[in-house]
Amino acid sequence: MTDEVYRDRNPGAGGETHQIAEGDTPVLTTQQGVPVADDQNTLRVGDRGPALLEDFHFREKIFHFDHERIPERVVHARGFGVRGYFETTDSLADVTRADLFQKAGEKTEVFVRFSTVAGNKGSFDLARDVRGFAVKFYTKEGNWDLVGNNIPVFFIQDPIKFPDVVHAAKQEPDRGFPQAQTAHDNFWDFISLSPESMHMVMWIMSDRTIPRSFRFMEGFGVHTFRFVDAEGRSTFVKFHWKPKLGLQSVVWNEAVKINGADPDFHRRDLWDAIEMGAPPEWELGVQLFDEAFADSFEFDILDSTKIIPEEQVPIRVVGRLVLDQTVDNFFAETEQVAFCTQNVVPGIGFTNDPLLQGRNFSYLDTQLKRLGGPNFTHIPVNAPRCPVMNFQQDGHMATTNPRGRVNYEPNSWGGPRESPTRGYRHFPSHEAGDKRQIRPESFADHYSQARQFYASQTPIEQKHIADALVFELSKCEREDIRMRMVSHLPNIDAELAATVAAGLGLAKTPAAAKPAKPPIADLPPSDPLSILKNLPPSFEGRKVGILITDGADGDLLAELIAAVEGAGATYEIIAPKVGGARLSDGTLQPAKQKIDGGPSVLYDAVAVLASADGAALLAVDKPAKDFVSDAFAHCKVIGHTAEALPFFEKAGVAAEDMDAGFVALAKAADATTFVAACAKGRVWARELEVDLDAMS
Ligand code: HDE
Repeated sequence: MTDEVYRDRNPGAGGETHQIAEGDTPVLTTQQGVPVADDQNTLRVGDRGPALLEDFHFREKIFHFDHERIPERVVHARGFGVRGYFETTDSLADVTRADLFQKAGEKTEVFVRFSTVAGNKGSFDLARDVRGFAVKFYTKEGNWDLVGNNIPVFFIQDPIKFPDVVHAAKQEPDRGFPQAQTAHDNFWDFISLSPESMHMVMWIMSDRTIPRSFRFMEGFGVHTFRFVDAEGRSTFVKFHWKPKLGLQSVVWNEAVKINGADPDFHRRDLWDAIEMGAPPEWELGVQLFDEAFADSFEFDILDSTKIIPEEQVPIRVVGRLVLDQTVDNFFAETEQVAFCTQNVVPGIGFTNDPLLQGRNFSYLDTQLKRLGGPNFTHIPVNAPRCPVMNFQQDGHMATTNPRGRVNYEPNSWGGPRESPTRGYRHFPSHEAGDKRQIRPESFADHYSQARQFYASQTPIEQKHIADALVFELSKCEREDIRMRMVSHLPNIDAELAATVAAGLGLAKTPAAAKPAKPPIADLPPSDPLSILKNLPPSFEGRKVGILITDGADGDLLAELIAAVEGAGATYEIIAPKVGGARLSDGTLQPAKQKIDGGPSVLYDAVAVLASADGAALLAVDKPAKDFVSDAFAHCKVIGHTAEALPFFEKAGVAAEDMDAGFVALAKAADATTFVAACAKGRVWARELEVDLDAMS
């Protein structure tokens, strides 16, 4: 599909017979279908005279261009959408009547849009940010939108605070920057004044917000939803997406450089994986629980700043999501897709989670503004794949219009009728209470799960959280904001507080902020909360950067490529010139990247196949030296020929620095050793040797 050069854009065209063509070439037309004679010059009087208003082709072309943009999303503006399917693997008929979950093997078409939150549409992919993970299921009983994130909790407990947290995170209003980052005063000012955000702060300062790619991250529905079965019984449910490839993130210094080298790193990764026939896959898991569990749980199940640890309610895997199709047109699908949390289907319902209730208003309202009218369900990406039968009519851009005489009901003509048995029924939960604006006491604990999250991390992940806090708060100009933020940390972990205080150069750790409710100190650590405890099971889906020079050993290169591909991974060849390098056997090996455009930050592991002469040339080249020194600093596995070592030395990587992450490549078997080392992930012990923050 992506190779197609051009397709007739008019669905009403009626086929080939109307095609105006010259030979095999279709003739360019206006939007009205009028053939165009000249698309290079406007209509003018004389050779150099004034332009004429009569030039309808010019005016229509410019008019259309002027209106190409629709408002970008206020949040999640930068996104990337793809298509695929969801397959039920375990029937959920015991707890929900939702059609898509009735039988194993049932497949449902989906559209998924991944996104960052704070950056504008043109920002970069590797901002430190939450990722949106929004899934539209086109079920036989209507569209269900599960509009989730890659983090299972949120910043705030009440939707009335959403404009505030978003304003604070996005660019500051007077200057219009900083873009796509929370490392500025306004964000931390708001956060430090909002203790309810502290659990989310631990997640966003962890490596979860700098994922290796969309393919290596989890997704969460966040809120507690309801399943409702055929008898009308309700079960609470939380939704989880688990990537088949496991979890993986990059490191911060690497993220910063990826944004320069390839601002589209994440979207390119997903596009490439799908186009090369390696569609990413997730498992859908559900946590199911009842009122009795809800009553006994330490926290309120309606509070979106809390998780339910998997140890307390295990995850039942019920399906798989496969994303196997890129879009035909970015605007038509990724830009126009309209997710709404209130899009649910029979068998799925809401709870009183205040955020969810607030979202149910916000999303429809947003779509009306963005898409310009109430008919956005007529746009193919938003249109249900089942019949739509009602008497709603007219409005801007009405494109799928009903036929016939009747447009009301009840009527005596016929047409669709409501069905108390098949139709959507809201769960009749019993509600009573006084009308008030309060924050319930059951939402008052802000630190216990922040502490639990921190305690669940490996030491290197804990270090990354402290590093991220120090980095972000160091960008705050006001010291009182830094201090106020650090004052929350003793309630989470005393050592974390001391490390961050020292990292900021504070004279002493500020006294702990007074908690609204004393934190629970002994919640047990939970392994699923750590990335490194859930590493990819193999090297599948990752990418090796192979830097070659003239004279590199052709056989060795072939062995290396075979080993990488054998592990289900991919590679790119990088060379001093994109035209390639002349290998030892005389063949010309083309490159995918010139060294300047293929820095090592774009790869999971690297190999340098340099001849002695080639290494001498690389040794004078800054991008080539950065290739090695960055791979080293980012704790990557590095394969190398013996001839490459003098070049490494020049790049600042001396023989005594070479740890278990260095693999000498001389003979065929070494390629297998290299890939086995890559499969173990990063060489984290190295970070303690190369980072000043680790030494303070
Ligand atoms: Fe959103 N959010 N949100 N959000 N959100 C939007 O809707 C909103 C929240 C999420 O790829 C907007 O179509 C409110 C939580 C995703 O198109 C807007 C509140 C979670 C996307 C909106 C929240 C999300 C959005 C902007 C607090 C994770 C992108 C554009 C009550 C569970 C969907 C749009 C896409 C988008 C409102 C909180 C996820 C303004 C009021 C919690 C993935 O309507």
